[in-house]
Amino acid sequence: MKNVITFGTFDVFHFGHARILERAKEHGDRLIVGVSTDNLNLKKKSRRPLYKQNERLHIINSLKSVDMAFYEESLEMKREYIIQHNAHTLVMGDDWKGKFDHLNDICDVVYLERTPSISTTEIIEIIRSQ
Ligand code: C2G
Repeated sequence: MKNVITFGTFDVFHFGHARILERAKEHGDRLIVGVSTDNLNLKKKSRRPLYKQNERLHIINSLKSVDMAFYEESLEMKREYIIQHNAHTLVMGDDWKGKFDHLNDICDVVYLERTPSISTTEIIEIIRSQ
């Protein structure tokens, strides 16, 4: 049984999020997802997500592609999470390319292309401008 792990905020869940999770799952048998907490997001992006962490976790847990989801409390804890969840592969979007290469001593590190022309920020801007 090969476990794949990936991480993200998944705020205002959209097609690009669904696609990366489906493609991540193709790298193994089980997909485990670390969902960034509201606090981590505040540190990372200097704003609070629109959807609360319990709602984001719930959405991720309800997907067919996802076998298990947990809260990602800190970006620096990836090594612990990988070991704890017995992950063979770490999948990240290519906006993080090179950032997690140091973890390839314990797992395969794979960066997948982002889906073009869609993002949470863009969706929020479109709604604001209407
Ligand atoms: N994504 C994608 N295509 C898009 C938008 C997002 O493939 N058009 C992917 C991102 O590359 C990421 C995942 O969807 O892998 C979740 O995106 P975000 O919520 O923006 O993730 P981020 O806040 O960058 O969190 O520990 C790392 C972080 O938790 C990653």
